Amino acid sequence: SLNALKPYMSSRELGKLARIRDCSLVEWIRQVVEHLKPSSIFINTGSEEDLDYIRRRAVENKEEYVSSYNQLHTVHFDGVRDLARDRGNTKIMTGKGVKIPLVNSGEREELKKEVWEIYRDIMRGKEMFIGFYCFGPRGSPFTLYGVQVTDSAYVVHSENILYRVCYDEFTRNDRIEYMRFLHSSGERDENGWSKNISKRRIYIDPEEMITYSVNTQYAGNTVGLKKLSLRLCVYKGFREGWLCEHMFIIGMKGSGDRVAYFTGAFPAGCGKTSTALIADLVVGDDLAIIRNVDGVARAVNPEVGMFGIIDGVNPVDDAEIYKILTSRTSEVIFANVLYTEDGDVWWNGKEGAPKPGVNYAGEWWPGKRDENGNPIPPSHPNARFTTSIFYLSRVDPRINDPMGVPVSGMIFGGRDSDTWVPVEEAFDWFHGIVTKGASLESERTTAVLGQAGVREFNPFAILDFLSISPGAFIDLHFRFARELSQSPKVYGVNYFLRGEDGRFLTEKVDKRVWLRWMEKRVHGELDAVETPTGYIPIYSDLVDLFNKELGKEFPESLYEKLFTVRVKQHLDKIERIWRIYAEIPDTPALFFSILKEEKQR
Ligand code: SPV
Ligand code: MN
Repeated sequence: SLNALKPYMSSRELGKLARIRDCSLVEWIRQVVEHLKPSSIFINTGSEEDLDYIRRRAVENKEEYVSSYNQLHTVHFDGVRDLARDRGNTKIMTGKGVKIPLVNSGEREELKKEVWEIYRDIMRGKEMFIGFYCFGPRGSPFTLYGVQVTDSAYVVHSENILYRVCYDEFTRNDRIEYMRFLHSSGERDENGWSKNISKRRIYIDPEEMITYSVNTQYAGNTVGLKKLSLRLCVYKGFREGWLCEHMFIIGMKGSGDRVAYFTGAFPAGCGKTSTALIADLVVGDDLAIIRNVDGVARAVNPEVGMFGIIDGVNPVDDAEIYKILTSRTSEVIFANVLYTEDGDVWWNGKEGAPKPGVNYAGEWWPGKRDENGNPIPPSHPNARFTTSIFYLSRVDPRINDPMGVPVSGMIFGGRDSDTWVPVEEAFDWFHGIVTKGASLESERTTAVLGQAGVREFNPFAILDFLSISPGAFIDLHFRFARELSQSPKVYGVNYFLRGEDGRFLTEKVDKRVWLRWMEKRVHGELDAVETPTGYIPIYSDLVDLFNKELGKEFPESLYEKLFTVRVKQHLDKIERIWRIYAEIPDTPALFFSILKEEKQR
């Protein structure tokens, strides 16, 4: 295989590839190369020199533009039709006739044939980059490995920030099990955007642990180790009896050196990032691998970077992230923001008025209007930043612990104006998994004051990333807990309750009080009020916590508004959730009996 690759590689690059111990990996690379036909190949070993080379190539390829204020700040544009994950064209590859409830899937052989046809000669005249990564800390039994093959320097650059480069592991060991990610941006137009959007495909093969992505640049579709590996990881965990979750991992400090760790799943726009950043310690902001270690659930963050929404990030509400994004020494890739005429970046939320520049639509801003006559904003609502998690002052050094952190509680955060209380503890793991995790919903729109928006079902906040049936995913959580000596507690939170006037009843900072309450609960320090749907805080405890944490009063009238059990809304919700799972054949019977009990209570 190496010999066949000679024409594509300098002797230096060939030398790097020759050190890879797994012959079948090199053989796969040969097959890919002969089909996609890149003009050259670069191997990323993670050395400073290689990392620099990739940053430089991203700029030379016009995938990134350098800020004139910081050489390590770059701007990337995905293209105006390529600004988000493509649900419709993302498919899980399955065997013949296999359908996964609520998951977009297709037959493996057919999809493979289709995507390989699209790949034919697609890298002609382009450089291929090959990167080796760890999806987790080094030397950890939690860690998965991944090999990225792409023609996008932006993709490898992102991965160099978001993951640990682990080339050396592949040179030492020929028995690594690894995921493979094959990506091509495809032909690019004069803006540098993927041109053949109608041939955009994201196909995921959990059996062979390989993902295919083509004619797209948006990181959620292309950065293999992000959401593509999440789907592979979910599947592997399902087979092996552990959990791969779309969850942050945070720590809350208590008295002495006591720390309680929580993982948390929130659908987009429900406060996931802001909860992670308000905590005492951050281990992860997006993904968690949770395994049973000697009867204890322990969690590892497979990532070391953040791919966060930048829209609205401002110096008052998001001081820490803002500081990182404007620092002279941080490395950041800004995606789909405004690249101003003086080479600076500007996004909605940044201090000061934006200077004119090029926006995500490839237009000079301010300038053109969209087809409805509205001005095109300077930066896109899904504009993003990619940066290292180690810039956070409260990053927990245990992010590198090969055995992860013990999980005391699992938090599920919904967005509804009228059902869930701000914080509630489930009666036990099973009750929590059913009524909090598996029942998670988020209001899509709250545009009309006082009126409930459309509720989107999003179990465990992972619906978009499931490679197995939601019923099987619930069953996995049941199985997982049965082997533990003590299950984590399960919490539901809701930051979006509204009063009769349509205004939010809680403030952003109140999250700290709910987190503090959970921290004290897992240590058995506080009693609670038992309600039909779970345990809620006692009023006097909250008076105390509001005072200590935020120096705020907490009036009893507010307590009553917040912690009323809204019976009709709960019954409606149970009805909605029941109807969804009634259509999912492998939903465990226990799920329905727990839901029925809740209804009766
Ligand atoms: C999410 O949508 O949950 C994200 C961004 O974290 S993406 O990588 O696009 O999935
Ligand atoms: Mn996410």
